[in-house]
Amino acid sequence: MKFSVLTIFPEMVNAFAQYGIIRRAVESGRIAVDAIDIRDFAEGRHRVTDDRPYGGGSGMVMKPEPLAKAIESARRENPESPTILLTPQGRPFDQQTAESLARCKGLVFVCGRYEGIDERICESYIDEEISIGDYVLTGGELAAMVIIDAVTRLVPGTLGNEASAASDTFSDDLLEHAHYTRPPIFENNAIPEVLLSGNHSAIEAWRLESSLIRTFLKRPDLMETRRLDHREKEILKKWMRHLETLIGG
Ligand code: 6GU
Repeated sequence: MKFSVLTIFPEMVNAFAQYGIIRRAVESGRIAVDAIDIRDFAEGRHRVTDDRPYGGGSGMVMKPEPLAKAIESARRENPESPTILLTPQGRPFDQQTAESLARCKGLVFVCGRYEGIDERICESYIDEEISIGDYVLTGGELAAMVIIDAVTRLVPGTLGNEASAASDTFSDDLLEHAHYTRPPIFENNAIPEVLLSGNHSAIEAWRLESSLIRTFLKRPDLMETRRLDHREKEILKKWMRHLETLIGG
């Protein structure tokens, strides 16, 4: 998977690609992260990439010519890859979008700065607009990095353990179960005994219960849309009986 990131701050993206799982994915050749400086495609001695908005008003707009040239160049290197603009006006990014982007050969990201980019670029050069949430950032770079991070861990081989992506929070609309490691007692607080039992089916049942209850408590909105299977209903009924005993006395 090749990610090309068009930005006026390529060093932000290069720094990001030097750590942890992203670095290892680059080193193993499973992904490539290519930060392209839009300024390299700007004309004139000062290689200006922005200008004042027509009609007046505050803020600057990214000029169309350098962006168009940078996008054309990235596309030549990266055929069959959608060009994605990062903007708070885009479609909200989620795990499902990450899964669908992970099936692409490559992705070309355009990071806007200032007030935005010339609308004619959006119309003629952009395939998709994506936002990472309902808040405003100073530029698209962090959003591009968020998306690259989420997509990379779905590329086969990058996590070293394919099971861990499948059991992720959101991959089945449930939050992850609680995790514990040594020591068995920390500040007088013991881990759940079942985890020491060596009984794998009991551990699996405990983990499902942990996932369900955590989702119910922390993200009840995720439960609204999700269908419960028989086992999950039985777990919730057990908790309901428990609560009724506590209340009813
Ligand atoms: Cl993709 N870009 C900017 N500038 N702000 C954002 C965003 C993107 N997503 C949420 N806020």
